[in-house]
Amino acid sequence: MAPTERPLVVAANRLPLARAEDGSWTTSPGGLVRALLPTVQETKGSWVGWTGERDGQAEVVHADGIDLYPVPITSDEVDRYYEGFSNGTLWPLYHDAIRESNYRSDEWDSYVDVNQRFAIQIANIAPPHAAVWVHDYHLQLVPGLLRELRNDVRIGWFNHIPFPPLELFQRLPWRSEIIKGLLGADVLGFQRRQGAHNFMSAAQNLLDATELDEGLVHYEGRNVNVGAYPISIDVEDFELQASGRATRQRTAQIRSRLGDPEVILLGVDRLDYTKGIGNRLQAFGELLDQGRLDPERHVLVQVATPTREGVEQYQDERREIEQIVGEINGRHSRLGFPVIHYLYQSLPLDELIPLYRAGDVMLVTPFRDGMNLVAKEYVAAHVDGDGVLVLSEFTGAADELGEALLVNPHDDHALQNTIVRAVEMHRHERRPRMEAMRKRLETSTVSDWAKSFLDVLIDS
Ligand code: GDG
Repeated sequence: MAPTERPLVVAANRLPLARAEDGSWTTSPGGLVRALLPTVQETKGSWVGWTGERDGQAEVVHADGIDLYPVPITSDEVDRYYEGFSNGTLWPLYHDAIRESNYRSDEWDSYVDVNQRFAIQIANIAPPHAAVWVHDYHLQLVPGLLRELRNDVRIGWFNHIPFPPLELFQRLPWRSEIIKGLLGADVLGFQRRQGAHNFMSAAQNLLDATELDEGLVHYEGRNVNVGAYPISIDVEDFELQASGRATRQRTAQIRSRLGDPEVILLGVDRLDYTKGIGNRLQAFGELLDQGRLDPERHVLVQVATPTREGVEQYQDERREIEQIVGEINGRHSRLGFPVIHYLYQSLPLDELIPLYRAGDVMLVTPFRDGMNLVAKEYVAAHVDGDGVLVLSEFTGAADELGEALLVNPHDDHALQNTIVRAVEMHRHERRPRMEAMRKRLETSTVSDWAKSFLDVLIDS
């Protein structure tokens, strides 16, 4: 079968769907959807995933010329498979075990059940010889389960988050089952080479898989390609939106609303304990305390998007961050001029892009992050060629954006000094750094990412 004829079936925990006001469904916008939708449409493929609703529907949805197949998930499974095993066990473990993981067999059982349901749904709807692209840590058993049901399809899996080193991964009581599940794929993709390397080492040590060649592993009579495919954004779209008149006007308005400070520092993250929001705020507060930053000249805007609000660790993290914001504002704000503008809300994209443009210094300081698209979005939005990016060395983005000011977010002093350096950087240094990052980004967009993965999936 010619590669272009293979229908593409995408499977991810969440369907790219949002409810319109009248209750009907529309596809939700986003880089991944824009990158994959054309191929799914052209090959008459489909999308499989959860609607995000407890005890939600199972009927197929037709939107944007494709079929989207919901996998129903019960309320109990949302607690155990999603909030429990995926977000309470795997998420912290895969991010350097930065929080204690729960290891509960009832949650694991639910994870197995939901993975089985996904595999059955894909097996039922995938056309003959389809290419099936499974996404993320929620669905690590799907490749193996699907392989048992349908041997004619090609199976790829991409991990959006880091894959941990063996020393951490082996804490997981079901470590061998997960590696076996993943080895059912033809191609396994990771954000960074380190993730691919960590997986290889787990496969060799836990299941006696053998590495034939760099990036090629042999297990139970089959070969599996393992490699790094760093994800990106729709650069052109960001640039286009960032250069529009409406964005320019809103950017100027934002600056003036903030009291026309000399430097606007910016953070944009899901409110997640991996993102290092607290450390960043503490560093900013410390610099104000020391007089190295001045509340009349320097203002920080922190957008913290609500996420996983049902998980206790996220409720704790929110309380902690809001306390820090309150303390710093209490010490350093003036009437009508808070020094930290904190938004616990999800902003529309046409507000986010002007904010990126208004940000003179962008603070991206996660303790660990698969890629971090915010860093790339900030660079793409700076069509003015200006702006400074402070970037944690523990993000995938740091591999590509070497002209950012790279920092270890665990090191308080380094973080403080880097923030001061960013704030004081002369435009003769700022502009060439930004230009180099923008050039590199233009040659590696989300479509390039999708194409490079699918080329290997279809041809290997
Ligand atoms: C996972 C991995 C990997 C945030 N606040 C608002 C908003 N956002 C958008 C950003 C960006 C996205 O959410 C966040 O993406 P990140 O990459 O920064 O982080 P995760 O959500 O943790 O994503 C990560 C990614 O998957 C892709 O593979 O890079 O490492 O953890 O696009 O713009 N968007 C809007 N309003 C907000 O308030 N509209």
